[in-house]
Formats: sequence, structure tokens, C-alpha cells
Amino acid sequence: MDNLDQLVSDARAAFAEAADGTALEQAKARFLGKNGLITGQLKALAALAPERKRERGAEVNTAKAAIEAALAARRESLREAELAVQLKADALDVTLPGRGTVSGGLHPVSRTLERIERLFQSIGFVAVDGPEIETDWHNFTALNMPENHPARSMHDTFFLEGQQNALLRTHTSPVQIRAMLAHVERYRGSDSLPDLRIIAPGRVYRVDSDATHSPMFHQVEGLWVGEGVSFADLKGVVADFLRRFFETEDLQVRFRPSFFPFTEPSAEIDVAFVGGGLDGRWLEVAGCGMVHPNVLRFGGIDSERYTGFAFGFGPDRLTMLRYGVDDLRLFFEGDLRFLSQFR
Ligand code: 2NM
Repeated sequence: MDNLDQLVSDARAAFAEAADGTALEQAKARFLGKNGLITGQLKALAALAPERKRERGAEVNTAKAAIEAALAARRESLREAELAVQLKADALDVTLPGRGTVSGGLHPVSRTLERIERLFQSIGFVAVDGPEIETDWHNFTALNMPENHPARSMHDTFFLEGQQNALLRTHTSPVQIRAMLAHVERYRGSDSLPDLRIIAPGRVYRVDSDATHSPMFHQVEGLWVGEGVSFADLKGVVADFLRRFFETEDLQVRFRPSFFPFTEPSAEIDVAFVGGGLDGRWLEVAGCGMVHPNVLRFGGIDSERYTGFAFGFGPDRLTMLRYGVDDLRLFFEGDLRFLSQFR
């Protein structure tokens, strides 16, 4: 066998033996490198006569090309083997069962709010909202609580730092003021105002914290203004709502005289479950009354022509009653062990 043929078959064997890229490059150096065997053959051409040099040169180049081809083929098969290993390592079993997803749920107080909204919408009320940072005028003055009214004290109200006139609303009543002003504006120039029927659900804030008071809590206030709206309408709307909310006709509803600056007359609303839970005790669930003429006027409404009733529920308290929870703070601590029970 010619020494070039031997060289080519040695190279093929060496490449086949190389188990990875590094070993292959070392084998390559041995044949094709600067001091490699093929390079040696090319250098040896210098000593040959011109005729022989051309012949031998062609043979060496053929051998070199064969070695380069063998090298390329081995590189390719090593790459394929590596890829196969990688694919095997990355393989995933698409037939395995999934891990399952945890589905969230509405917060119990949100469920109550949606329920209240739905019930009032069914009798023609529209749910409206407004800013949680209010002006002193919308939160107090327009609700018949003048300058030195006790409810305005730092004791009850969160004021924004360094600002006299910006506070966290202490009730959702300012939303009703804004709604009255917008209603009057919309029908400016008409002979009469259509009835305004709204509920204002949302977050409110007071400086207060214990088992039954949270510094942030919720309210749903309602308002119906129109010609001839009476306390009888108030009683009908509220009693009907409460029976539908608690899903029982066996509910006693009582209106107990009370006082609010923004209504006159005013009442507290109590319920008792006839022959049901809680030993038939009376429970306070809301406040209400006929909107004070001053408040109607602050809302831009002619208090000689129109009357209105308003009421305010505590949805947090209604949620506690509905689910038998005795500590309000549980609703706002974000503990999933508690909250996930309401999904
Ligand atoms: C209550 C009790 C009584 C009330 C009054 C008004 C407004 F803005 F129309 F005057 N909104 N809500 C009201 C009346 C709220 O909550 C215990």
C-alpha cells in the first residue's frame, strides 16, 4: 500500500476513534496541522524534480482532500450524536397528568357588593362611583355638616398630609352630592327633573380599629329623589331589598327613630329573623331618612318641589351576618386560609 493511502486510512481510523469534539481537533492537528503528516508530505515535494513534483503534488492533494472529507463527516456525526443526547435529556412526557390550577374567587365582601348592586338594579337603581380622596365641601359641608361639626374632627377623619381640603371620604355620600349636581346639570332648561335613583357602593375610611371596626370599610348608600317621594317609599324599597338579600320572607324589619345631619327625619333599620337564627334578636343593619332640604339645595335641587330618601348599608356587616363571621378584621388581612372558604 502506498504511504498516502496508509495516511488516509490512519486518519479515518483516528477520526473514528475521537469520542468528542476536542479529541477530533487533536486528531486533525496530527494530520492537517502546521507540523502534521500531510503538511510534511507537501514540504517534501520541494526536493523532487519538476516532473515528479507535479505528479506527487496531485496525489498528496487528493489524500489531503480525502482526509478533510473524513474530518467533516466525523464532525457531523459527532454533532448529531450530541444533539440526540440533548434531545433525550430534554424529553418531556406530554401524557403526564397536569398539575392542576388553583382557581381564585371573589372576596366575600365583593360578593355582597355585587349582590346588593344586582338587587337594586332590578328595581331601577344605577350604581355610581366617585373619588376616594374628597374635598371637605363634598364630604362634609354639602351633607349639612358645617365648619365645627364634631364628625369633622381629626379623631374620625384621615386628612392628607399638609392639606386642609383633601381627605379620605368618611362615607359614600359625597358620590350622591356629585350625582345630584350632575343630574341637575344634565336636565338644565327642562321643565322638570326625572327621578334620580342611584346606589353608591365603595370603600370609605375612618380613624377606628377593633374587632368590629376597620380603618377602611365599605358602604352602599342609596338615594331616590323625585316629586312626591315619601318615607313610605323608603320603607317599601328597603324592606323588599332586605327580604331579597337574606332570602327570606320571614324577616321583621323595624325603623327606629334616630339622627343624621343629612336626613330629617332619620331612622335606624333593624332586622330580626322570625323563628330563625340569632334568637330573634334585633340587629341594626342600616341608617336612613328623608334627605335634608339643605342637602338637596347643596346638590342643586329645588327642595320645595322635590323630596328624596337615602339610606346607608354596611356591606361588611351584612357579609358577617350572612356567613356568621364574628371578627371584621379577618376580611381585610388577606389570609387565604380564611378567604378561600368563600370560593
Ligand atoms: C346613611 C344614613 C342616612 C345618606 C344620605 C345621603 C345623601 F347624600 F343623599 F344625603 N346619602 N346617604 C344616608 C342617610 C346614609 O348611612 C348610614
